[in-house]
Amino acid sequence: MATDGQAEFLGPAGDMMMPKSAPAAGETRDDSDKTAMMPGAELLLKTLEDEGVEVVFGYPGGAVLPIYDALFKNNKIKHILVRHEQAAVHAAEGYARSTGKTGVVLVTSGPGATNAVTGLTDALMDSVPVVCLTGQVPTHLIGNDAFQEADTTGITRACTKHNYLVKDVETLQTTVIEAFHVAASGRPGPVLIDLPKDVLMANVAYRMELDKAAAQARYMPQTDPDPAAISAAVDIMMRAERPVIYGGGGLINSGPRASELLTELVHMTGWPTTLTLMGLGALSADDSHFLGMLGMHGTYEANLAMHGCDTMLNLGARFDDRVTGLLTGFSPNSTKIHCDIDPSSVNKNVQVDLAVIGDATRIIEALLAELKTRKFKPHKPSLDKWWGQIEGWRKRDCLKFNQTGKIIKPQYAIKRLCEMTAGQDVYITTEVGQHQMWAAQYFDFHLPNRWMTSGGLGTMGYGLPAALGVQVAHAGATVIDIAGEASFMMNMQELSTLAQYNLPVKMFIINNEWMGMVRQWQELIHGGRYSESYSASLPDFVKLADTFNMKGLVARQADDLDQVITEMLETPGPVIADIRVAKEENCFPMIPSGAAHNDMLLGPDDQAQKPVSEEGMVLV
Ligand SMILES: Cc1ncc(C[n+]2csc(CCOP(=O)(O)OP(=O)(O)O)c2C)c(N)n1
Ligand SMILES: [Mg+2]
Repeated sequence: MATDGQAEFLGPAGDMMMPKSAPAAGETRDDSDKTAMMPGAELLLKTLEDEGVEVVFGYPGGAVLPIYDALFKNNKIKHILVRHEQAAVHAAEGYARSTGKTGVVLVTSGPGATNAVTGLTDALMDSVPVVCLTGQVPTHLIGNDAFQEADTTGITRACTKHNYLVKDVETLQTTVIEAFHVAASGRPGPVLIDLPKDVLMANVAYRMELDKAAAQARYMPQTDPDPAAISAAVDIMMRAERPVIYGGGGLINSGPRASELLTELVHMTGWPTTLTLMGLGALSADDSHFLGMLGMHGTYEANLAMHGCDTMLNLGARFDDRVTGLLTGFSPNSTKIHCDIDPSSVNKNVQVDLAVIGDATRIIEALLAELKTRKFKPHKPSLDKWWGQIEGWRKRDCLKFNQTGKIIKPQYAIKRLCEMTAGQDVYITTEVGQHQMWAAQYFDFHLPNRWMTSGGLGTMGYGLPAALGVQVAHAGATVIDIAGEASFMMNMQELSTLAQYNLPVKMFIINNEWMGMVRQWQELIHGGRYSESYSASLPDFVKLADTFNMKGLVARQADDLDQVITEMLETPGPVIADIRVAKEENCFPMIPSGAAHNDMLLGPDDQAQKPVSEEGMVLV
């Protein structure tokens, strides 16, 4: 959607939405035209209530004080006071990704808004529905370099799906309604509303019977697929001999029904299926058709199946560079069907043979119906032969590792965490680095919305605040941030938020004392020159926990691990578990950037034999 930063909202039906006669200032209620007078800040909260908002993650400041004042008097919306605005956005993302609802952020002007930029970019890259309310200096001071003024709509133009500057309080209600609609429909994303202080303080009529549909009418993305495209997709599917389903975050964003339908499709077709980092949980990890994650640190079998397939059914994935590797070598002999809600994703990175635009749930529904009508039967001899080849790749057991001796292997720590929480409904967030990839590889997800990681932007510091947001949404659930020690330090001020609200997040720190992923790349492509990648002067995490009255635990050797995990899970409040792991373990399998899917490094021996190409070095 185009953003003009000055979006005074006057939808096509704008006139219709205006009150027939605005009541005089000070008047509180006028039953004849179903309006009530109130300051903009109160109208804002009422409109949030209308949108079903229950919680807001925020941090106050001068420009948003009218909203905080209104919050003080409001008993419907809960405010969670974070310790940094970046964390407010990540918390809203965690809330949104684990519930399917839109996360809401409230920050002040200037530094409040600029601190939110990383979170907004993260939400944009991972298609997370977030509405961010920013304070702004009063309209008459805009452009004056006023105290705490920043050109927020200008700054966030590139990192929001859409943004608004509300210059007239009369447009506030419809703007908020439209913002929620834009954030959650089509390809979801962050939407920002910049709110000058005078607008928040001006009196305005709240319209009880406002035509919501009219307020949403400007943005109507296509959700139902074109029947002709479905028919063409099924034509291709009927001919498939070496098929693969490649599912992504679009399946999760579409809602849990998409995952159920995907499972039905997979079982009906018998097709091997791989999921992206963003799609994990859309098909249960223990489904025999699941090949594991694909991409740079994906499994051998998933990547080789992608490389060797003759038919690729992409459901809600975007051919990200961490997935495709070398574009010219990407799945060279396949007919590609790309199903996506966002038409701008089609042919962006990879040229496809057929695009199906729409919501994943509706697309899979339509595919299933058409396949049934045409009495689809997989081409058994070829499919069996294809599975035979895949089983051969599977036998390489590319995720195997040896836990011998006392030193805890990071893979083992995550595998034990997974095993010891099996059968429980667990929500996992991560930070960014090796631990993130090991979590994706060794933790099994059986349901959507249980896995929250920063995929697109790769934001260190994401996991702790995201876990905070997940825990707010799911009070009784087990929420674990699988963290790296360096990433953890990026937003650890949020320990204070956990303490304040007694949010029982478990922080499982895979502590290798290194920015492990950076160290790995330095080892592989920079001759082992470990420039500035050691995490010196780490805190004692047990003492750190203690200062916040939390439980702190440490596992120094393999024998400690189970006891520490048990204690972490059984402790009612927040816990920091410092898991001291092997310091120089590398993350495999790995497709070095610049290589094709059939050119993987499976372990340290391959690493020595196949140096990364210069082209690959640029792509890291
Ligand atoms: C905000 C930010 N800055 C820098 C990076 C680059 N980066 C990617 S992984 C990584 C190291 C992460 O270290 P740690 O959290 O300890 O995780 P590990 O790789 O050791 O598991 C860095 C610096 C990033 N992803 N995000
Ligand atoms: Mg580390």
